[in-house]
Amino acid sequence: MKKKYLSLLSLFVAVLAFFSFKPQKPERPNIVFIMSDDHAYQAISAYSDKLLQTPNIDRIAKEGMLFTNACVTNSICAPSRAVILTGKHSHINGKIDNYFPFDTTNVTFPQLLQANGYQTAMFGKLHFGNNPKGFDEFKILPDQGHYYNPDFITKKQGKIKLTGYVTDLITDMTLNWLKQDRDKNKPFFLAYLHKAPHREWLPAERHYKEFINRKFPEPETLFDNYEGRGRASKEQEMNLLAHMNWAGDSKIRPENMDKLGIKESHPYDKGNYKATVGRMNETQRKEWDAVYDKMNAEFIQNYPNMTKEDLMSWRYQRYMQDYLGSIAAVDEGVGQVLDFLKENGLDKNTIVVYTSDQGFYLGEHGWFDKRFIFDESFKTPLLVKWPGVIQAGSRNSQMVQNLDFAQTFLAAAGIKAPSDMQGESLIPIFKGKGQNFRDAAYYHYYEYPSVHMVKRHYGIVTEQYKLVHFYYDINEWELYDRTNDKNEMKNVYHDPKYAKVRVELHKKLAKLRVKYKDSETLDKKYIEKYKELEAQGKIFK
Ligand code: SGN
Ligand code: CA
Repeated sequence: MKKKYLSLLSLFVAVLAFFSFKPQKPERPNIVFIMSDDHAYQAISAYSDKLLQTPNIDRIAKEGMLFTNACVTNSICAPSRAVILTGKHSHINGKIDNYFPFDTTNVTFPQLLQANGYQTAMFGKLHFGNNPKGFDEFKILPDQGHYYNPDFITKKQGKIKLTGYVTDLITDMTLNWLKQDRDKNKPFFLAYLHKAPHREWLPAERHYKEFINRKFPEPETLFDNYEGRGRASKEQEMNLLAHMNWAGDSKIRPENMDKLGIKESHPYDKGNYKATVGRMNETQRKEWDAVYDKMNAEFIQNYPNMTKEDLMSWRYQRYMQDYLGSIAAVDEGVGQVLDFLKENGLDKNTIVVYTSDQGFYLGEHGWFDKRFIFDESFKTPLLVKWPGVIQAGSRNSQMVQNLDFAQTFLAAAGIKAPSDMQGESLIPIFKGKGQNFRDAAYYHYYEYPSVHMVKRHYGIVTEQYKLVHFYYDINEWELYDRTNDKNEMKNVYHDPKYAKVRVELHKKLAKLRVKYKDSETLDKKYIEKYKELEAQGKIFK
């Protein structure tokens, strides 16, 4: 009798337990999306420590995954951001260059995260011309923003002007939001977006004092003469010696340029210097002048005896001192944010991404800036950590793109992505799967004729080859063998040895254009629209 009673009781307990059991939903991860502007992978020590140590950014790769072949679909600022937010190529989301307006009827992934219970915030550089949709809080730089004493457009206080150094201010805003405004009952998406190291490369006081004395190794191709390539490489305006601003970029005082008889590289050369260095307050300016006047004085002395080669080398060093110097504060800021997450137990369930809106030339081919499909601008840094999902210290060489972020974040949050997004979720790769993730990447650059004069082009990139079509005022095809010509110095399009490869790649490219819904009709439509903007005087040359 007692036995029967006991088994009835245990049955009752089991039934009760069954009905009271709610399957535990895994907690949705927080997402911290860190993006800098124009940060070349060559300037992150997780990729190469020839130029700079970035111990904090490297921590993301140490605790997560380093992507060695991440790339963009269109290597320029605002278009890259539009691709990231919409998960669609430029020709579909409509933001093909820095001038075209962003169509705000596009659905962006932060809007979907917010609608599905995420708290969302953005701090730093967006560069869109409009305020971001889908954010509970934002403080963004108007347009390109300034390094010293920048203005911010804010969601709650309108336009504000702050005193200080832009990278530190953006870091402080980010940390303050995490400390004070985070809703602990919701997962969050936080976009922490740096202006640095965008031109005109003004480091923080604590860094320029040190970096101005450093010397950096020159890239192999600094003195490239563009032989073996087509008109596009020859006719660009990205050369360190010919096109970099003497005052605005190299920080030779305008009056010293006059003294030496140096002409402006660009009509905005001296104007840029006044607009950027000129923003400093008296205290900041005093510190700056003490350091940069010494450099100016040395240059005045040496200039009369410098050859063209000496000048090229000098400009490269000056460029690296300021460019890399401005990354130092970014690395420190990233360290502070990672520390905060750890100290507050947030690191376990937070995806942290570090990337740039595109790559950048650090003197390779004699260049600065980006835009080209060639590796330094096409590839972009990408480091991701997600404890429990991504194995610490892993590396991945798949051709992932900025196109993939939207679907990745939505999938991580358990939200179904709209079917017209064009990327792929990276989660299989995070989990150590995703072999043969993408066998060919599609690329299309539009901003021409404009500053730096990189011609319009589209192309296909596979692990081994790159096939490119330059069009508009030219009709030239180029083909590069990525395995045997790492520096992309020789166009083998007309080489009979590559005839078969060429035919195959043409077919593949045509298929990709169809897959992503790009076409000659669209190319023409965008040229017409661009001409309208040109006629309205809206294009900067
Ligand atoms: C400015 C820069 C260019 C840069 C574009 C686009 N000149 O025009 O060097 O390529 O922005 O940059 S500057 O003298 O005004 O700095 S982007 O990052 O916004 O695409
Ligand atoms: Ca950029």
